Amino acid sequence: MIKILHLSDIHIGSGFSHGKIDPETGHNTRLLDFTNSLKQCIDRAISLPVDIVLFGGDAFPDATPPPFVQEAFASQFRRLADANIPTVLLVGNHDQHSQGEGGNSLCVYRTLAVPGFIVGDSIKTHRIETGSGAIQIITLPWLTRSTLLTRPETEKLSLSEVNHLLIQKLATVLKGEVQQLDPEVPTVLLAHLMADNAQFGAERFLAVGKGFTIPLSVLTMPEIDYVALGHVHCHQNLNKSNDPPVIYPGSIERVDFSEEKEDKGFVLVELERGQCKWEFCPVPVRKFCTIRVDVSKEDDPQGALLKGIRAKEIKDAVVRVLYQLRPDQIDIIDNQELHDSLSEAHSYAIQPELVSQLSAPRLPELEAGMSIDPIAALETYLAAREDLKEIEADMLEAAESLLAGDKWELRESPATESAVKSKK
Ligand SMILES: [Mn+2]
Repeated sequence: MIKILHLSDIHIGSGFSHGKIDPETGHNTRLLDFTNSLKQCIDRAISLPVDIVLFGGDAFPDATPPPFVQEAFASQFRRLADANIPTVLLVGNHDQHSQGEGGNSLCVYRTLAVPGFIVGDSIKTHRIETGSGAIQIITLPWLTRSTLLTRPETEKLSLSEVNHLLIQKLATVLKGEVQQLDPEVPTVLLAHLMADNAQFGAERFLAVGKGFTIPLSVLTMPEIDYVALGHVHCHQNLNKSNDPPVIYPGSIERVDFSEEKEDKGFVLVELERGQCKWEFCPVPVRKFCTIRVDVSKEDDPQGALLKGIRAKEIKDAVVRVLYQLRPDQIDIIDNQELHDSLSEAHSYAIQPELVSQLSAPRLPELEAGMSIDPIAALETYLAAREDLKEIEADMLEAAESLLAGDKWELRESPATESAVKSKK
């Protein structure tokens, strides 16, 4: 039985806007948070120990991270080399340099020949001898159309036809790999992709080269005992039958607020040929907390805001306060008091949103659901709008004319023109 630690979507170096400068190290606290999450994964791999570590791709926010971010990543993975644990680093979309043949952020590990490290930047089967026997890993990095298709092949095709052709080609290439497998040896498909049925998260917004989705059936071949995925940040098993498991471990830290409610961690796998047990292992990560308050209907907006903030556990959390208020309430809000009330948070952002004067308050005469003549509705509306008094008659006339289907010509008065235009 081979023990695997499968982690993915590290994205170390992202989300600095949610952190602050750590006075001791001079680094952003979110770099330290991500490093700490990664450290917990690597700690577990070494303490068990596992026979192999599989990384599903997306190491950094992009392919050219600053040196101190590369160092934070490398100093954790180096511990696996020191512990003689074979490691496969798969290339995700964020690891690929977008400029021509720009390479990827992980290929330096192959260039330096880090012992036991394999960089998965092509579709290939790697046979790896571990302490508990051999394992076969098929690496499938993030695909771009040019990986499998040539320009003449795609020239006259629509985007969906290109995607269809690409999936056909991928299926053929994977079958080719599978045919060459040793049928006695347990096999993992390690792939960075968007599979059908996956629930989307932050990766949807992070993705630069918007890709295509790969049907689950292309991935679940009987020769494969475990499908180790990367790309989607929310942990999930896509294969209801669990034969084989098709697992996104998810990201190891919260990349942004869209991951506020998700558990973060890695997956431990026990693998034999034809048999696979897996378990998600959560890692304690920094809490994110959204506080939403609508004070636009409150007599005491400041009190309502403070109450909303106090109702949440914000100590050491990354907090955002989203509140709605009316323009006439702006002066009542005491911002210093809000800042004071959030001082326990790790970091916070306060985002007020003005509620439009036009939409609220509604006219009580025009209740929702009530059937009403359009002209009567306009009359009621105009009666409540002191500022439109001057053009009231013109507007009513224009409306009647429009409703009658007449060709209505613009008057010369610029006020009337803009009033009519804005109603379109
Ligand atoms: Mn990705």
